[in-house]
Amino acid sequence: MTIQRTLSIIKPDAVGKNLIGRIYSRFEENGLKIVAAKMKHLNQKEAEGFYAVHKDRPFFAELVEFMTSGPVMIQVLEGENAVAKNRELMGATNPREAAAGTIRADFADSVGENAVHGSDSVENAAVEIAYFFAATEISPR
Ligand code: RTP
Ligand code: MG
Repeated sequence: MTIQRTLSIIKPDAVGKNLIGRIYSRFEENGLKIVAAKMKHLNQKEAEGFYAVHKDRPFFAELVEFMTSGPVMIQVLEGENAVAKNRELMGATNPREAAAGTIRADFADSVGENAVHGSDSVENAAVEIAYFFAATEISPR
C-alpha cells in the first residue's frame, strides 16, 4: 500500500459555479483526505509559473487567462495511490471524452474550462505541492 500526496486545484469555472463542496465530496467518498487547503486568486506570474511546462503550447495564453479569471481552491489530497486515484476521479482533459461519473464529465464545460487540475506523477506532485504550500501548512501524517 502506497500512501501518496497530490496537488488538486478546483479551477475558476467550478468555483464560480459553487461546486467546491460537491467536488470535495468526490475526494472524501473515494478515500482521499484533504490535508491542506487554501483559496487564492492567482496572478499572471503565479499561473504562468505553475503551468510553465506548457509555455510553448498554443493554448498557454488562454490557459493563464482562464486560471487568473477568478479564485481557485487549492488542496493537497492524501491517500492510497493518491496521484492516480485523483486523475481517475477527474476524468479525461476534454470533458467530452471523460468517463461517465467523473468530475469533468459531470461538471466541466470544455477542454479549456475543465473544472479541476491534478498532478500527473508523484514527482510533479511534490513540486506542485511545494509551489503552493509550506511544509508547516500541511497536516502531519
Ligand atoms: P491539468 O494539468 O489542469 O490537470 O490538466 P491535464 O493534465 O488533464 O491536461 P494538460 O495537458 O496538462 O493541460 C493543462 C490544461 O490546459 C488546458 N488545455 N487547453 N484548448 C486546449 O486545447 C487545451 N488543452 C489543454 C486545460 O485546462 C488543461 O487542463
Ligand atoms: Mg496536466
